[in-house]
Amino acid sequence: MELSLVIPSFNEKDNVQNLVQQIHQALADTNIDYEIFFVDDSTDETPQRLEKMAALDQRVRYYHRENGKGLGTAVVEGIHQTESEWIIVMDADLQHPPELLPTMVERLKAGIDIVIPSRFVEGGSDGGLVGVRKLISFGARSIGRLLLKRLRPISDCTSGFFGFKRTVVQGVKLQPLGWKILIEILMKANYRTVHEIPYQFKARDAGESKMSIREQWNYLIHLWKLMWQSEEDRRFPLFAMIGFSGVWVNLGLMAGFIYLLGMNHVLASVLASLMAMVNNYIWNDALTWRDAKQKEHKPGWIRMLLFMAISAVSVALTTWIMRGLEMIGIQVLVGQTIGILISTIWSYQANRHLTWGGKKLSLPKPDRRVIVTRDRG
Ligand SMILES: Nc1nc2c(ncn2[C@@H]2O[C@H](COP(=O)(O)OP(=O)(O)O)[C@@H](O)[C@H]2O)c(=O)[nH]1
Ligand SMILES: [Mg+2]
Repeated sequence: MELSLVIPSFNEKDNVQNLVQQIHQALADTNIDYEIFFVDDSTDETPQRLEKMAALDQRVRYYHRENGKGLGTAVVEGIHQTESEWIIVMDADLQHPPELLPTMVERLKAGIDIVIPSRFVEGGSDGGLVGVRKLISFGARSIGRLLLKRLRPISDCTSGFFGFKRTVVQGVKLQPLGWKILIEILMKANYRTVHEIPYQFKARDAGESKMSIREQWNYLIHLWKLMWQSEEDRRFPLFAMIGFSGVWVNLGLMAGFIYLLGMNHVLASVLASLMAMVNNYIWNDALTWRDAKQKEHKPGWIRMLLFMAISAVSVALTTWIMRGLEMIGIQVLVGQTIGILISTIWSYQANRHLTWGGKKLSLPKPDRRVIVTRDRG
């Protein structure tokens, strides 16, 4: 088998027959060997209709799950229960036009690893979504691309319509949380080339959308998980968290110096700050930039001095920003907060470039580099 179309379905009784018919029509002039595989969690008559089609049409198969466990796991199930060389995932409600299938197959045959029809490149549109959904969809995509670097070059990274070579997910543990299985694949799979094809996302044919607040929440949790699993994406949040924990180390030490050792307050403050910086350095060296050490030739004590110098500058920067904002009438604590945010970003960048190795590290490893191409609309 060359191609499996994996189609998650949930209460789509008035769509599945149309869909199958349109897929056959679209692929009639190609000589590709394909099957249509539904993973169905429906509670309406969809499974009966699928059963009827499967009995008459060898190219249709389906797997019905009782108490279905959601869209993402349905797609993973579909991947596991098929054996074809390529897989295309599409919705059951005809919002994804089957006419696009021959082009997608052509690109896959030409050797592209992942093909993603896109609503957001020239010639594409998301006309099938109403105003509010468009905004939510834009927000969701933007957060995803902000948190996960690997999604950035992909214009429609939350698409439910995409195709890929089976080998890219072989041996990869896919654990989607909620709907957006494509981000799971983009983050975890082994691929080099992505190709985008513009298309027009249509309005639903029949039945209704199952998108919900709960799914949007799942999406955020999913992003969060992927971020912590990704060496490059967790760097900044880790750095910020270590910085935050340093405040408590600083206060704890200072309390000890003053109340246990009876130390002079100024001396206690300076010592506590210096030791908190060393503490932060140790954690960042061990966790945030743990992969940098193999590449880095600077000895540890130089890294530590650089880190402390940057921390000192960053304290000055905070104060400077707070004072500047105070002069234009902004309350000092608000100003200090803004100062802390800016100097955290600054010191992160400075440490990334100076202390732990610079450009080498910010470039993806050779085996993680991705080339994105696209068709013109
Ligand atoms: N198997 C399965 N499919 C689902 C589930 N939820 C939604 N789907 C299918 O996923 C596709 C996208 O869902 P839809 O409600 O159209 O979302 P929208 O296009 O974002 O409004 C459709 O084919 C649905 O039938 C689910 O829990 N299980
Ligand atoms: Mg839909």
